[in-house]
Amino acid sequence: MQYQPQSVRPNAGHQCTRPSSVEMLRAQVCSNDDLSFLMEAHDGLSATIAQRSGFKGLWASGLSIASSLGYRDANEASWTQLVQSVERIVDSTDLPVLVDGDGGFGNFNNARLLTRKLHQAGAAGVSLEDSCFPKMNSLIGERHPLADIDEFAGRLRAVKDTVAEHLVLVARIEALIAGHGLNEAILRAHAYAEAGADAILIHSRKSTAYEMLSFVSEWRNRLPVVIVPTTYYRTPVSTFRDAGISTVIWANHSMRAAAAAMRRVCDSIAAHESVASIESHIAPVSEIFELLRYDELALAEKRYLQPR
Ligand code: SPV
Ligand code: MG
Repeated sequence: MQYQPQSVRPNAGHQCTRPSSVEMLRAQVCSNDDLSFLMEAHDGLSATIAQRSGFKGLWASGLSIASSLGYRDANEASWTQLVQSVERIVDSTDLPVLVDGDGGFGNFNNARLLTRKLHQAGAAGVSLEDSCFPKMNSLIGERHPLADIDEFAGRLRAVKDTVAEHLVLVARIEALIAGHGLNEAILRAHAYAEAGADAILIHSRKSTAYEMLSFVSEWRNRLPVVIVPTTYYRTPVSTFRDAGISTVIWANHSMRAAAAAMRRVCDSIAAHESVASIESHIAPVSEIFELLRYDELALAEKRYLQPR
């Protein structure tokens, strides 16, 4: 029986002509007309800040969510913890959220359960990678066994049959990360397209874009292509535009920025036993109040707390 989704943000509960979050994400990720950008978020605050900076969509990053929880990006955080983090990210902005669902936390059954719950949490899309459980972050080590191609295609089909058009489904290929080369990556892209994916995420950890671009020129946009240029960050965005890439994910930069800033501030406070010298380098509390709309709460208090 096909899962019957409830209506979710931003249209939940009202007659509204705004596009749904899924439509918004689909317009970005599934279109080759213009290059789109998804900014990493790992909690409500990072999501809010990304929206303020003008981003039109968010990437709920597995690495960043795990790191902010103090876990390694090796499926140490559970799928329910991922769903809880996604809920906070979704609730904090009006932006569509593409969730990094890792490999789906198991086989087809775990993957379809995860995506059903992500949909209920208000996610607009999910990216599933052809890794084995427990996964290991793509940017570290050499242990990246690939899932069997047919088994992973089954995971994608199960997800598609479960959430149908109500969640954008991105199939992520780890063949280049695992050192299997271009032919294996293209073979997998065909299989995943056949299984119902809406877009292909081709991941590479080379320091130049060459490997990713070889895939793109061979694939010829049979499905839109999503990339994560964390290691080939020097490549100008014009190269991605010229290659007809659909979406760039800035996958972990708020988390890494926060880590660097927290470290600097903690080191300074510990060394000087004082916060005086760092005050001008950190966000004033007024900025936090403004970001989290304390003004809205004050207005609501006037409306709902005052006696008639
Ligand atoms: C993430 O942001 O969790 C990603 C991208 O999956 S990477 O860390 O490069 O695997
Ligand atoms: Mg990840």
